[in-house]
Amino acid sequence: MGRAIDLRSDTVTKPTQEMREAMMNAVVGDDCYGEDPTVNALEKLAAEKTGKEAAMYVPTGTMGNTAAIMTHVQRGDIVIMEPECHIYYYEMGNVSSLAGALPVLAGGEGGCLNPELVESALQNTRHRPRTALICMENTHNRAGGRVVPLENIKAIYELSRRFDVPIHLDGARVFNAATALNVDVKEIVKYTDSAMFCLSKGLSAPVGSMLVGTADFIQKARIARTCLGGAMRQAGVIAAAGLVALRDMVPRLKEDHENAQTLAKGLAKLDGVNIDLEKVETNMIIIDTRPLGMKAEEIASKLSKRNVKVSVYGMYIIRLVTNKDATGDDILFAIGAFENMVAGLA
Ligand code: TLP
Repeated sequence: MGRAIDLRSDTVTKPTQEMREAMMNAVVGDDCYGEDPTVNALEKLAAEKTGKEAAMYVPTGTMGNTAAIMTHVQRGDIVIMEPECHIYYYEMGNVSSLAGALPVLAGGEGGCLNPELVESALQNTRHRPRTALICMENTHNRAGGRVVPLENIKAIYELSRRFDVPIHLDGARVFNAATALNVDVKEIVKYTDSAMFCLSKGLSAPVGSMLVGTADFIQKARIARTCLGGAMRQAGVIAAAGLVALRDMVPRLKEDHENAQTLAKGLAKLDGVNIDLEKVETNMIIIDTRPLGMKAEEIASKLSKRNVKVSVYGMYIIRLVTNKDATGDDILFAIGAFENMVAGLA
């Protein structure tokens, strides 16, 4: 097989050799009895790193978010969220179908919740269902890996305290946000009541995400995880890779961000490639394909023939995500493939 650069997502990253060895040597037990030392060590580390009391290992980010929502809300409650957020856009209606709650949308710029819209959604509750939760996402996927700034987080947090409504953070890539803001991840997570982050994205574990919160919240969330079929047995076999991811892989996220800059700047020079460089803040690049006169599907297929895979993110939007398995040379190769495609269009 020839060279293939996969920029569809950071989820495509393969486990490192160290992860594979850790998996092979993992000491395990039945996690449903709380007896898997490797899962226990991972949960302890996740709580420590995020500054929360406790953590729970889940197979996927989707399950982490769903278990969190199920734990925070009762049926018929309102959950406030941003219209393009993963929980609303991708998670198959779990907010309503599994948690039985009603999403109320309050959009803002660049993946942020608009504080005024959130405030008005929180007011006038007398004749409306109870608002039980506010969801945020950082970094924001569909906004193109945008970082929700601390000022916005603080404004939403202030409202959440004033109206006594908890915040759940979909922090699938919160370590990317912390890297971009140059702050400890605790500085973001402290403005939330619960947070989910993924080990399986830029941190490169083959599987797994963490849900963090108070000890009481996590104890309740374990029931939701069981409902969802996510209580596992000798899960230390996979948690071992997660431990390596969380312990060792956070510092390298900045390489993904640097590669995204190189890629974005290289591509922006090409005729018809429309990238808003200001908005490339982490490991993602969003390209509007209209100036190229083609739909996203066509561009993706032309690039795929040139051994570069990208994601279709809308009829005229493609998304590229830099990741551990797309190194410096691969980035140059990808720029070359784009150049070749653009030349071929003329
Ligand atoms: N995102 C995936 C796809 O689903 C789009 C990707 O390639 O980016 N929250 C956010 C912000 C996410 O981006 C994702 C995955 C999830 C949650 C869900 O995580 P998983 O896939 O582990 O369920």
